[in-house]
This record gives sequence, structure tokens and C-alpha cells, in this order.
Amino acid sequence: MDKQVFFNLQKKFGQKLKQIHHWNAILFTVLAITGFILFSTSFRQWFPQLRIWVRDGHIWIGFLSVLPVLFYAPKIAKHLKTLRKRKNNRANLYFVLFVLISLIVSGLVLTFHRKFGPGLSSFALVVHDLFTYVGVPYLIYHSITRALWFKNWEKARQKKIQEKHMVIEEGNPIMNRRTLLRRGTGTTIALIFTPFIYQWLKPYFGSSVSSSSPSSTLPLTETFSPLPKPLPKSKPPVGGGRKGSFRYYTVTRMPEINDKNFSFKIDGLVDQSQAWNWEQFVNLKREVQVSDFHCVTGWSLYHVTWEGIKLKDLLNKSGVKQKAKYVKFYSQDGVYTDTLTIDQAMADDVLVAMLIDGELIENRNGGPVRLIVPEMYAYKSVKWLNRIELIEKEHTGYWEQRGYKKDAYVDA
Ligand SMILES: Nc1nc2c(c(=O)[nH]1)N[C@H]1C(S)=C(S)[C@@H](COP(=O)(O)O)O[C@H]1N2
Ligand SMILES: [Mo]
Repeated sequence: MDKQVFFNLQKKFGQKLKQIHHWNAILFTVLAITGFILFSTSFRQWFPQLRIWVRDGHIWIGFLSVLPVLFYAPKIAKHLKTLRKRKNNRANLYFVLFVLISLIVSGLVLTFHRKFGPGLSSFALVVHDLFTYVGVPYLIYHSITRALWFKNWEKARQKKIQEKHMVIEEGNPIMNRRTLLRRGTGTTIALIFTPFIYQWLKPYFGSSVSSSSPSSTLPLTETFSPLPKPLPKSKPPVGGGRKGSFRYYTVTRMPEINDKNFSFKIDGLVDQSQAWNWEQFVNLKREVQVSDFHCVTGWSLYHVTWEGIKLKDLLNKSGVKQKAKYVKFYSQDGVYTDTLTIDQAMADDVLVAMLIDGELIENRNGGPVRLIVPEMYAYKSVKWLNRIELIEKEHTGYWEQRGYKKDAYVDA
């Protein structure tokens, strides 16, 4: 082949790779930013509506991010050939591809979690989180050490050293200086990310029975008197203690609830409206139930032992009027609501829960009283539940108004 033609072809190939690289970098950066926004509980709290858009955006950009990988796939063999002598570049390539593919596959599972079920979803969530925490620091390191200013800075330092007439001992001092700069950059990034990674890892390695941590049961036992006495099945928990950990969500400030401002009522289309204060509510008959807890974003808990009042019993005691079609649940946060049909609400395992694994439900977990609907995604399980209203016309719940499916059954 003519040398010139060969050179041109090489150049064109290089430019194409460069283009793919740029698109990949842009998409990955946007995904990283939107991903951290989605993970942030404060963002959920302050901008719940925006969160939904960010979520949809993240998913669509996620789909787009497959394209650079697809465009690159047919070029990989040739590209590897050009990198034959460059071990580091090859390692970088394998690493980046591995991270990207893991993120894409786990992202797809999370997007279509209803098809895959909660078991695979929670695994995908762990993978997605993990590779985010590996990929993002690497992206930052990679873009810093390859940036023009960084290279110029390296060169400037080289020059300085040469001007100082440094004695060249063993090896190449310029190379050493360069690795030093890179290591410094790497260490700094790692240090910045360590607290985040620690926060993320903690629940996976902490004891699974977190009820042993007194942090939040202590204030609760001070704010509420009398305390509900756990049933024998509740303590020690028949379920053997929950597996997995909650991510605590709220779309408002956490409401401050104590035995003075606590109230619970059933009203609307019932024969007998009722209201309880704390002491009366504690004296209602409770049952124990072991169930799993699934959030629609992918995480789950297993074998949670809940103790509380069956919703069915509360409804029957109040007498549901013929006209009533739906049960509407209110939170003491003043904002969050959701509904079930009468049939759904009458299911045997729907619980107005007061204890978890034998302890009062802590405030951030929705205590002192929260709803538990085991067969449905947890957005149905209203936290800080304080009112149940029987209504005729359908009401759309908080997240459902913002795009979540009305049909919340986990196995739907
Ligand atoms: N009042 C109220 N209830 C709520 C929510 C909320 O933000 N506010 N989030 C729902 C969602 S989406 C989930 S996954 C669970 C989370 O419960 P947790 O915060 O105790 O983990 O509560 C549900 N009930
Ligand atoms: Mo959720």
C-alpha cells in the first residue's frame, strides 16, 4: 500500500476513535451527575418533582450511552493492534469497557426491574452503585491527567528540575516526578471519594440486625409513653431479624411526633368515625407479621418482623359504608398520601405498623406509626400515618401524581 494512503487511513481511524471517545465522555459525565442527584436523599426531599425528570433523563441518556460502545465494538480489534506496544493504554481500555458494560447492563436491569423482580434488581443496584464509585473517580483522574494544562504543568516542572541541574541518580528523575504528580492526583481523588464510599458500604457490612443500634430508639422511648409492649413473636423477632437496610426517604422535613401531638383517626365513609390519642392507640390489639420490603428504585429488605394493627380490623371496626370505594392514607408530614382499593386494603397482610423487629419504629423510618403493604412497592407504605379516610372517588397518591405506576404490585 502507498505510504500516504496508509497514513491517511490511520488518521481517519484515529479521528473516529476520538469522536467516540468524546461522546462517551460527555454521556458518562451527564450520567454521573444525574446519577448522584438521584442517589441524594436531600434532592428527593427538596425537589421531588425534579427528581422524576432527572430519573427519566438519566434513563434516556443511559440508552444513548450504549451507542458509543456499539460504534466502538467493530473497531476494537484494530484499535488493540495499534496499542500492541502500549500496555497501559490497553489496560485502561479493558478497564473502561468493563466499567461501562457493567453500568449499562445493571442500568438496564434497574430500568426494567418489574420484569426482573426484586432479587435481581437489588443485585443490579449494588453493581450500579459499585461501578459508579469506581468509574467516576477514575473518570476524574483520567480527564485531569490527560488534560492539556496538566501536561503543560508536568512539562513546566520538568524544566524547573532541569534548570536546577539536579544530579541524576538512578532511574529517570523526570519520569519519577511525573509518576509522583499522577499519584498525588490519584490519591487526592481517592481521599475525596472515601467518605462517600464509606457511607455507601456501611449498611452492607454493618450488623444486619440494626435494632441493636440505640441511636434512634432512645429518643423515641423518651418521646412516647406508655410504650407498646412487644408481643413474644416480635421480640426476639420471629423473622430472625431483618436482612438488608433501609434508605430513608421523605419528601418533606421529617415531622416531629411525640405522645402529646400524636393522633390517629379513621373517617369519611364509615359508620363510626374514630380518633385515638397515643395511649388509646397503644392499647389496640396488634399482630405480628414477617414480610419483605421493596422500593421501586431497586433496594429491598427481607424477613422484616413488623408488629401492628391489621388494617382490615381497623376498617371492620369502623364499618365501611357501601358507597366507599377507596381507602386514602395521610401522613403527618402533611403532604404524602396514597390510596388502596377496599379489596386491596382488606388483604390480610396490610398492617398499620408500630414495631419493627421488636422495637418502636424510629422517626426517619416512618414511626411511630406507618403503613406496610407487603405485596406492593413501598411507595404505598405511607410513613407517619395519622389518618385513614374512606372515599368514593379515586385519589392519586403522591408519587403516582408524579409518574409512578398506580399498579404497585411487586410481581405485576
Ligand atoms: N410520608 C412518606 N411516606 C413514604 C415516603 C415519603 O417520602 N414520605 N416514601 C415512600 C417510599 S418511595 C419508600 S421506598 C418508603 C421508604 O421507607 P423508609 O424511608 O422507611 O426506608 O416509604 C414510602 N412512604
Ligand atoms: Mo420507594
